[in-house]
Amino acid sequence: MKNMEHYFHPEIECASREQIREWQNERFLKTFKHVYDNVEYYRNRMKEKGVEFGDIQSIDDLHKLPFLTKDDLRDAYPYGLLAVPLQDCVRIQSTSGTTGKRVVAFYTQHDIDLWDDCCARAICAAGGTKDDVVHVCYGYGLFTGGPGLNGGSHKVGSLTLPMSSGNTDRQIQFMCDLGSTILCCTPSYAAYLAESICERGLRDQIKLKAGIFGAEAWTEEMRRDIENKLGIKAYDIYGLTEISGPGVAFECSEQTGMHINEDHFIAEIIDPKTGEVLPDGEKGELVFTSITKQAFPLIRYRTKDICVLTHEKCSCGRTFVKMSKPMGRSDDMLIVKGVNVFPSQIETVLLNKGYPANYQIVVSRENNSDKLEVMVEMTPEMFSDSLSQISSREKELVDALKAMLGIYAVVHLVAPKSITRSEGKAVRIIDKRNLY
Ligand code: DLL
Repeated sequence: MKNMEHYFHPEIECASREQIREWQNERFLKTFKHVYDNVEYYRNRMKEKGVEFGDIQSIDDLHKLPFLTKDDLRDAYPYGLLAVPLQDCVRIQSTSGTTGKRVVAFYTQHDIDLWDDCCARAICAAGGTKDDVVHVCYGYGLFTGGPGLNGGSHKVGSLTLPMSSGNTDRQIQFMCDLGSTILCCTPSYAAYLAESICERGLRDQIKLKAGIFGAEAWTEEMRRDIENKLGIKAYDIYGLTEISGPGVAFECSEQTGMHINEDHFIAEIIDPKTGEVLPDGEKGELVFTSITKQAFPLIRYRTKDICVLTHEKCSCGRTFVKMSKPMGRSDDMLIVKGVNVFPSQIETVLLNKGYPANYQIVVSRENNSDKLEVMVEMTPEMFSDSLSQISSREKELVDALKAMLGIYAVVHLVAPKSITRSEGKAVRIIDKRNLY
């Protein structure tokens, strides 16, 4: 017998706002004490901001606490923000993208259980039950997509196909042979799979009914395209490694924003420039405080994702606050082929190889797959090189960028002074994908 529970808990997900606030207050105070007692890095950040332990009496005092950023996580890498002894941890995951120092997150078994519960709620909201075959082609490994949805699917009691990413032929074959009903992957891979299935005339042989797509920005147009091609309902799912992974928020059948699992996370929207907390309905940067985690609880973590929160009643009955799709980022991070890419990483490679800091990054989408191109100005000395020297330079840069970013970029070496200079901020990034 499968050990499964039904993962829609109305007493939690449809609780009154007063009840949610009460849970949040109690769990926040407990987490705050846990972090204060066990994380020196955080105590120091509080001291810098002049906040004492006694200043924090309830959730209403949350705004007094300092923010944490990705830079803090890098600074404290690897163990500086760990709140339990390492022996109590059972898992490490890491953000996609490879700068010198990756961001790592730690989990106790309790943390994994809660994370799996969050993903199970998302699968359940997409109609998943123990009768489903959940086809997970998010990457497995350090990336949280595969492990998160895998764990959620087990909790629901669905038959789980841990496909991981890539090998489209095998994905489609298994989908047909094993009757996959729920597809979990990035929206761009879903679009590619949809196209491949249609091209091969296999649409009638698939049994998919729903898709759970996230980890990168995608538009409503893309949603409709995937839904039409595959004959499914496509649900958005949001999360980030630092806060656990996928399942921090998920869409219900209304498809009008993602419910944040507020019994585990407190969400705030702030003005990214001033840090001031903004009221409901205003657009700003999303900030999370985790209130049930043991190993790696983060207080006021700035996601850099620009969103809007709304407490408007949802006809699905859930009372958890809804976040909009991210509408952009307050930093310059790009997500290309599901990998986090910072322009500064590209710049580091170019400068290390002796190129001037005049470059431009162009991201486009061809055949539903992201393409990353980097235009790099040569120095006048390089420009007088032979064509074969220039092409071997390009190859050298492609390899160095692959080593830094983990993905392939097309490099175009261009003449000195040929990239348009800007009078204000340099226009480093041209993103032609129109994702937001
Ligand atoms: O992308 C976790 C995840 C896996 C979410 C699978 C959903 C499904 P990271 O690699 O740490 O974690 O990247 C987190 O991805 O700050 C957003 O900028 C972006 N992101 C995640 N979900 C969405 C989404 C995973 N649904 C960063 N829409 C986040 C838009 C998203 N952007």
